[in-house]
Amino acid sequence: MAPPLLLLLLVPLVAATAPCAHPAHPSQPASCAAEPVLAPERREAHGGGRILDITHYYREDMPSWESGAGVGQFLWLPASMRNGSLANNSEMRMPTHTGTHIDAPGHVFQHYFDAGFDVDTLDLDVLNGPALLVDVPRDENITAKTMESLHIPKGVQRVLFRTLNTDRNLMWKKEFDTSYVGFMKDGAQWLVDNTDIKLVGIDYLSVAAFDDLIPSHLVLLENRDIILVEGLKLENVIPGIYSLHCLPLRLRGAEGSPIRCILIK
Ligand SMILES: *[C@@H]1O[C@H](CO)[C@@H](O)[C@H](O)[C@H]1NC(C)=O
Ligand SMILES: *[C@@H]1O[C@H](CO)[C@@H](O)[C@H](O)[C@H]1NC(C)=O
Ligand SMILES: CC(=O)N[C@H]1CO[C@H](CO)[C@@H](O)[C@@H]1O
Repeated sequence: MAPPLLLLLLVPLVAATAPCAHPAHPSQPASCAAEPVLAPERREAHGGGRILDITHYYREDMPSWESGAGVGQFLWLPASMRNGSLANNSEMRMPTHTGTHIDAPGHVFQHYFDAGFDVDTLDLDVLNGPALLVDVPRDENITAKTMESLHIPKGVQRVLFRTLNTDRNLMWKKEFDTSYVGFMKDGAQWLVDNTDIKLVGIDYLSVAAFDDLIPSHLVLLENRDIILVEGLKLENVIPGIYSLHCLPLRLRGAEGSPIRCILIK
């Protein structure tokens, strides 16, 4: 039953979008049927698989902090060609800590916020360079013991921590989930004390576990030399060393920003 029903649904759509449906060319249905439908290619990898996009595309049903309803509508089209405008011009509105995003020191320190440590002050030299993707043991949050067990070599400055969050597809679920995996305070402290890591990436909306939310952020951001990248899309990436490239928006005055991150093999 399903295929004929599907066809019935598709036929009017194709007919409406194919160029031949234009009233100026009513005559040639046979050649029109062969016209490819105009549609962009959507890619998670580029350059023959060499460039991996580890950014989540923004969706209405992506999780939003402590919300069960997801991000919701964030894009509008106030001026549209369909309504007689010369061009389409969309507007967007969303919390700066939505989807794949970055935290600046002003996020959890009022005096850093007041002093202007916003996302525009973050060092592009830290945000771009060799990075290690590691798998965190799936049965624990990131504690001092976890950090020790990962044996991240000295000198490694950028680490993307892939956790149970990826296995649980948490970034693909609309409902915010407080049981996500993140850094406990002692794990954050261990990282600061014993590694050279200056960029911490993670696969859900916060690097800090919900139970240690503020304490872990405070430890990581206190010295203003560690950058936090959250909500990364780390599925289908083989652990190892990549060239990481992350670029936040230059939002002066904002302690968070959407960010585009890619890995190059
Ligand atoms: C077209 O204009 C009307 C009236 O201003 C508005 O309600 C509608 O949302 C617009 N549609 C689009 C697609 O922009
Ligand atoms: C991690 O911590 C959260 C609370 O912040 C908890 O709900 C969750 O069960 C923990 N996950 C693991 C794998 O221990
Ligand atoms: C290119 C593009 O975004 N075109 C859009 C212009 O606006 C109409 C709605 O009025 C959309 O349907 C088009 O996709």
